[in-house]
Amino acid sequence: MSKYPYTVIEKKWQAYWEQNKTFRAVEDASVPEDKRLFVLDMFPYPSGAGLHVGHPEGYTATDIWCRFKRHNGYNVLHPMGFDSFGLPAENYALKTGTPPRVTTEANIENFRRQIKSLGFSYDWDRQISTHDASYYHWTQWIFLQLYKKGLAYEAMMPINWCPQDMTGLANEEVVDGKCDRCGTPVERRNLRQWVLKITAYGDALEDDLALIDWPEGIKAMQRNWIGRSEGANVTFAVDGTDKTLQIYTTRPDTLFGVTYMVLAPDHPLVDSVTTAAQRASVEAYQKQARLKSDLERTDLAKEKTGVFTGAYAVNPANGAKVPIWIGDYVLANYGFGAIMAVPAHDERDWAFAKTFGLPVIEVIAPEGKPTADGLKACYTGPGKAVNSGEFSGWESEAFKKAITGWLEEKGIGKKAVNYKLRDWIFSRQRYWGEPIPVVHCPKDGIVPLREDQLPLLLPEVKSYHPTGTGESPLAAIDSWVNTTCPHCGGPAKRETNTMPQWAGSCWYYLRYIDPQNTQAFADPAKLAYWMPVDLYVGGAEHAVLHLLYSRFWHKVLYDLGLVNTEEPFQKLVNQGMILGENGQKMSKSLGNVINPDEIVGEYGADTLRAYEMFMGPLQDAKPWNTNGVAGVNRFLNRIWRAAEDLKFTDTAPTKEQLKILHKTIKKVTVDTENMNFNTAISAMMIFVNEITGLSELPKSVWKTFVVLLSPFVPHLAEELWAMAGGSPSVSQTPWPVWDEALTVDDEVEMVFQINGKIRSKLVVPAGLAAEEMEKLARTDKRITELTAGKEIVKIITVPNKLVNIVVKG
Ligand code: ANZ
Repeated sequence: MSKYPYTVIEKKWQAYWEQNKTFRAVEDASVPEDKRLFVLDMFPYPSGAGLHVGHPEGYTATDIWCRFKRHNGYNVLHPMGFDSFGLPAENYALKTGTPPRVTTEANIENFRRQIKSLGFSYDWDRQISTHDASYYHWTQWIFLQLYKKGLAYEAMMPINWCPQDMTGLANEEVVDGKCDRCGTPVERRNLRQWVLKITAYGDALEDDLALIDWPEGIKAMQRNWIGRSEGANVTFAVDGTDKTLQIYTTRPDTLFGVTYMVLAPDHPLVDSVTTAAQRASVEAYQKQARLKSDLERTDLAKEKTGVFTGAYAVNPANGAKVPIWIGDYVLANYGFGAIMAVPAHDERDWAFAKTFGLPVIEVIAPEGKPTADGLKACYTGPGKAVNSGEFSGWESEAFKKAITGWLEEKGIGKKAVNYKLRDWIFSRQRYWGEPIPVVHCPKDGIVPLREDQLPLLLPEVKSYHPTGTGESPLAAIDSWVNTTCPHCGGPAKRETNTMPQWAGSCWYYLRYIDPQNTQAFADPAKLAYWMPVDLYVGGAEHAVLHLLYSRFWHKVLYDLGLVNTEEPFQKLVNQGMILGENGQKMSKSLGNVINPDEIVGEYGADTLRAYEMFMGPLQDAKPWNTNGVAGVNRFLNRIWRAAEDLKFTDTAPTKEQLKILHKTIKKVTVDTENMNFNTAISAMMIFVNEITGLSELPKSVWKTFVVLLSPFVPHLAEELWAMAGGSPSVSQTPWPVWDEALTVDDEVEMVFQINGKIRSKLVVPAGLAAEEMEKLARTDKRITELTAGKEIVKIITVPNKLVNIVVKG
């Protein structure tokens, strides 16, 4: 079978679009607001491996949608860029000595070539790279705004340290106790850090999820990560001392069931409350606990460990004395790092009490009566209070409020909200990132650079080796480190930590709006024109990293009056993963990786685009299938042959031709709008089947079909359009509108009979099933009247003709 000349066609139209800047986005004030669209792809990290077939999946989807919207009169901003700071380029530099800038820029060139070969309608004049000084100038500038607002601070704190990458990691970058990137188990280290106060935005980040149209799964992940819970802070006295112990609980209704207390091993009170007899075992336990990760410590399946301090606390509700233990299932950095333990109603406490033979007191009973034989298992649900003094008999929820009020009155407790979200560890002890624009001055302390001193350029270094001491390779460049204080002018030292990989992607969508601006990160009028991002498409793996961080930065910018929307991304769609032919995740080691360049070489870009959309619903995971690629390619070849073989006439279309055309317009339009691209392609395949074998076709029908094709296979469509005498570009042709009347099937007049006599008539669509015909007959007004009170013995239906109802009496 001859192949259509895709290589020639694709090069030709890509050159045309580039020369004519067909997809340039301009802030045209005459376009009404609801016709301005900002459609964003998650920009790629330009890795050495080049483009993966997963990239064009999302990129093709947004491209089809953008092209479709342009045909429909929208002004569309659709940009592309590169997330180009990051560890792989630096690790490569360590191995080969090639500077990260060189590697990164070569990779960007390769990515750009690959992406361009697929004919996406990006406005390439807006390309950005996060490692460009003209870009990170503004990343640093935003950091300064965070600093000035008190949202960036320096702290000594125990952090996650990856011994392999020799850098600190954010909590979000630690998965199952391991470095998200290299899989090395993470250690804890006490290091000087830059930290961003994302916790100040915990409520806004949670509440405003209600404002955005995102997949529920991603919203749920963000909610869990923020982990807002409501409960009470309660103060317990330490028996026989003037010391008090604060705890946070989500279940103040279980206060009467407290049988012991647990402090995190390094809780500040441990030292002073521990009795002499217990000191040695307490210290030994503390030492051991420091070696464990949070994950190991809180794992429900692991046996609980702990040691008694020898001290007792007094339950403020009933005066009961309960032992104070230390145990590593209590985390130092959540709530107060101390808990009241209620083994009857908390799984972790139950396990601990069982291990150490501590008492269990039931205080919440599902039926309102204590379980006769004491508890056999922990009960964590709501119920009625029992064994709770004057509160016995109360429902849990009401009891929570009442006891919290009671504690408040006595001044020993209050209502409280807590978050799992921690502040964001923002510094990395590595080279290839944005320098943090502050100096350390012996006189003035931390001093931010003046805005006119930005960008603070990343200097060239001789060695990319992390020092491993917790300092970045920048610390070794004396000429860079030694500087003057922007405040007093005296000698000062530069901050040598760099920003994490996530910094650049926190705000890149804003820079696309005004990428060349040297006075501001973007012109406010342009921001107002395009924001928010109307559609954002990318993988779901960024649920609590990029997608949470960028929401945080955006909210800060909003509060500073620098952006005009509360949320950056109005609608989010997650593309499903493209798996290898064998149904497994594509990976080099499994040898199932498909290289997009090869598909483009063998079948052309249009085939790759249409195939990836035809594989199945965009959001689903789906395995690659080489036969499927060939099938889609045959479809495009058939279109090409039709264009060559058919005689296009200037005659008016027949009714039949109009019907198939209008049905196709309707299906393609509705499905494309809803991003159901696979079924839109099926509809076009049906159209092609219908016209196959014809010797001639009115040109108007053909040209309309070519417009429908154009968002999906734009190169082929441009060529067909030109062949049919259309003037380029087809992408600027208005989208066809269907005539509803032409999309319904033929109609027939149906007669309804009673005992063989015609009693009523109705015009209905042709081809109704017998049951549908029967239903129409039975609900017909005349028929209902005439059959009222009579017994129906039989109903006879003749398709497309009649329904005869046989009645008795
Ligand atoms: C008593 C109690 C009784 C609790 C009960 C639960 C059930 P969430 O919902 O995840 O926010 N807690 C408080 N601080 C802790 C810490 N630093 N480390 C480990 N656990 C801690 O969890 C709140 C609950 O987790 C709190 O409510 C506390 O146990 C525990 F039937 O207090 B609860």
